[in-house]
Amino acid sequence: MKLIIAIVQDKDAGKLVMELSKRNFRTTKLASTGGFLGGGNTTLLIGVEESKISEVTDIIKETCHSRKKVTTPVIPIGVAGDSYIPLPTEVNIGGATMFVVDVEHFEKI
Ligand code: 2BA
Repeated sequence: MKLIIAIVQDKDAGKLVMELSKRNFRTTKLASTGGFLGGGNTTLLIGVEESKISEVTDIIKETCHSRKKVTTPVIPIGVAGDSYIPLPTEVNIGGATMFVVDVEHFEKI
């Protein structure tokens, strides 16, 4: 079994959970915060058999859109030291950021 950890934008999260449930995938939705922008995003935990990973990936690709955002990051880009002056920057926020990890043991009690 594998655990897919998918970080998606809040705007896409509701539809993604709905599409996954329609196809019988179970999800856990966590409220999360991006370290760079300091804004809210959503982290989904999706436990699946290895053979289902490509199906879940396709659903994520169809549902989650990348968007541009002009923002002042909480962490400076490429600047070291304490002379950082925050400036508005345009960033391209995914899509989705996906991690697939091995599940050593799975049990429902
Ligand atoms: P944030 O950390 O708030 O990052 C939002 C967007 O800002 C990123 O979009 C990227 O376009 C830009 N960005 C992030 N760090 C940057 C940096 N050091 N320099 C320049 N631009 C930077 P995404 O890459 O689509 O990431 C969306 C969210 O997914 C992130 O929100 C974070 O919560 C998560 N994420 C992305 N990569 C990750 C990773 N390797 N590990 C853990 N979480 C990750």
